[in-house]
Amino acid sequence: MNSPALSDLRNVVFCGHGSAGKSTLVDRLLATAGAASVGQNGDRICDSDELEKRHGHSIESAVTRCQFAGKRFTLIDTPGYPEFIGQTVAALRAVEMACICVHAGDGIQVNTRRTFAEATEAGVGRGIVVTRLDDPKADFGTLLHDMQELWGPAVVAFNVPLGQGDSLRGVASALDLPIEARDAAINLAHAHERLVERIVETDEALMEKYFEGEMPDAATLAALLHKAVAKGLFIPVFCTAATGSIGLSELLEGLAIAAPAPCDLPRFAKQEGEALEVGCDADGPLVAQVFKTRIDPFVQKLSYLRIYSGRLSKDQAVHVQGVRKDVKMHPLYRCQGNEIETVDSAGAGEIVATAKMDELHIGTSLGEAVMAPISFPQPMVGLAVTSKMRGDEQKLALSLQKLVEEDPTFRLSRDSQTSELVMNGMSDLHLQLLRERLATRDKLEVDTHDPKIPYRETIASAAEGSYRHKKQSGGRGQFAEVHIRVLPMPHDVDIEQFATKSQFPSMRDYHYDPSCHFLWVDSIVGATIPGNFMPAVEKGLKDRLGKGVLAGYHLQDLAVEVHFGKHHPVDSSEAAFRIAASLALRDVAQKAGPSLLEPLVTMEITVPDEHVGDVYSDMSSRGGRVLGSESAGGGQQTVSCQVPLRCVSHYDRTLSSMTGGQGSYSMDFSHYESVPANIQHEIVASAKLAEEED
Ligand SMILES: Nc1nc2c(ncn2[C@@H]2O[C@H](COP(=O)(O)OP(=O)(O)OP(=O)(O)O)[C@@H](O)[C@H]2O)c(=O)[nH]1
Ligand SMILES: [Mg+2]
Repeated sequence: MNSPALSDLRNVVFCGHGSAGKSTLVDRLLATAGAASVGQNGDRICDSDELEKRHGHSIESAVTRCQFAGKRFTLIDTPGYPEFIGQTVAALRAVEMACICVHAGDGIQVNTRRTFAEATEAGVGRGIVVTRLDDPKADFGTLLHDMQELWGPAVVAFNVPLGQGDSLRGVASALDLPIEARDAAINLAHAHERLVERIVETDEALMEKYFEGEMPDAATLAALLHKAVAKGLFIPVFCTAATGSIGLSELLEGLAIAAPAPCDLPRFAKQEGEALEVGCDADGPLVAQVFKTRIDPFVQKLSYLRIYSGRLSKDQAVHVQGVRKDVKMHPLYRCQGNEIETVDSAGAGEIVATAKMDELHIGTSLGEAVMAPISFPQPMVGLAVTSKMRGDEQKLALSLQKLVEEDPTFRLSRDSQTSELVMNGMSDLHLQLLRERLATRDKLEVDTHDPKIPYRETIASAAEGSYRHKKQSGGRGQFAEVHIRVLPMPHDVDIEQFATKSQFPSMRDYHYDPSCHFLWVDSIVGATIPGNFMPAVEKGLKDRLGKGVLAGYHLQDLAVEVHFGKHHPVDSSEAAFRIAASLALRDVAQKAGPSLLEPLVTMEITVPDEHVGDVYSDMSSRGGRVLGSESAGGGQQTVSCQVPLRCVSHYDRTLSSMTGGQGSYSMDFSHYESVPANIQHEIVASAKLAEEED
């Protein structure tokens, strides 16, 4: 199949709040264009995955295609649940236009705003599709007004519903001269005037003529649309009711003239550190980027690529970002949801997939120029995970790695403290769905529990003492004696100023470990501990740092000076010194006022104005400090606060029930602070208990 003319390509993503009707809309658009017999016998292109069918919601984006009105469309459906926002963020890379879908009855919701903001950030053209206009609560006039209030005067009706709710019968174009229709949801003549004015305002020459009384014809107006949309000067509103097949061909026709073509949108990349504009040219140098990965049970890993410039074909050797040698391309496919069809090559403006290429990951650029990385939100919610079946650990690790490949908002970490394997996701629901994916795709059952809080230990005062390790059992014995001083080291101390002869008069050497703010000082005089054993002494101290002295948490913010020792010419060994040093620190730190520290996080919580008071009082009841709040626009405020991590596990649930699902938040590690005495008492007691049970 020949590549289509660049000006005939339309790449559009559909995004918005959950249940707005996006997947239904995309399916029905494909049917309208005759690309798929969806809707018959329950067949679906979007949401064809078993998990999506089970839940009745999209979980990942679906790339589909059709031809209509002389244009070749790639339509991408995205999930509306806020936990899958990463899918939308990535899909926005592949398109020139985002259609934000707004449920006619429910109006503007949290993820409607969020996806609109993401589309704006991505710099693509924006349009609004009002969906489900057959809903009994539909009130198009009020909704249009609310959207104009929120997103400004660029939001203009492109067509208008005739009737609405039960009496919805069709849509009328606002671009054409107004027809006679008493049941139009808003005045058609006004809608026409407003649309014409908005388009005319984007072109100076036309605007002059217009205000002199000359009316531009529909063809002149239509020719301006895609450029105005690309520049963000015009945000057309389309009206639909997908299940009733209303407004569908009108939407495709509208997109054919109003959605920017690939060449309408400037793209930028970097080459050897220099910024460069990517010309949209199939004969130009190759510039492409991976925006999606899917692990398919049959073809295994599929990587979805957007080509911005140049051509790609099977067996072509291409430069892949981060790989030294050129890589040979595997076969290319065009996609219709989960179905794929081989193509020989694809050029600028097109979206294709390729299979089993280990070098490709979401965000990877192909060609010499590098596209900006795609930035995804940080996952906030952690769950420690183990496989139910013993011996499945290897399999679990592999399966989790597949999820990491597919989902950029899912990460794995191993807690260095607790050595638990922790899955990090956007919410409880997100992690729950990934668990289900492990069960259905990989037949892997896992146990999960809340991850432990990474507490730390420290000391409050200086102390000194020693430990003698001596064992005589049959043959060769073990002997080592280590004398140390410990002193607390304030967090903001400058090591160069601290590790000096005035602080440690006999100091010969020191090592500093910034990860736990620990200073090791060697003040041994006269080789009371021979130099060859000093590394073992340092290791022994580090062993103890890792094990702690109170409740098994890592020690930090202290200096340990090793100043004296005893050894035996035969019985001393590295192992003996390592043990003696570890136990010396255990005993001496006990005398130095050990205490627990806990991580504090900074949170930014965005809620509708009326819930700000709730956030304040909830935070203070959790022992958090509110740092301030500021307007986030559109009747929302962002509250910043600092709070112990221990007090905000499952905060997403709290926020959701406090705001009826209208809040969002971000969370970042801030610093460590002392744990209140009563809490410390509880933690130490339960650690003791666990130790005894062991
Ligand atoms: N009455 C009516 N129902 C619709 C219409 N469009 C979709 N629905 C129904 O609304 C429900 C949700 O539709 P979906 O297409 O799955 O919504 P979505 O926006 O893709 O949802 P997420 O994938 O969760 O974001 C389904 O039960 C649809 O049948 C419509 O135009 N009219
Ligand atoms: Mg969907």
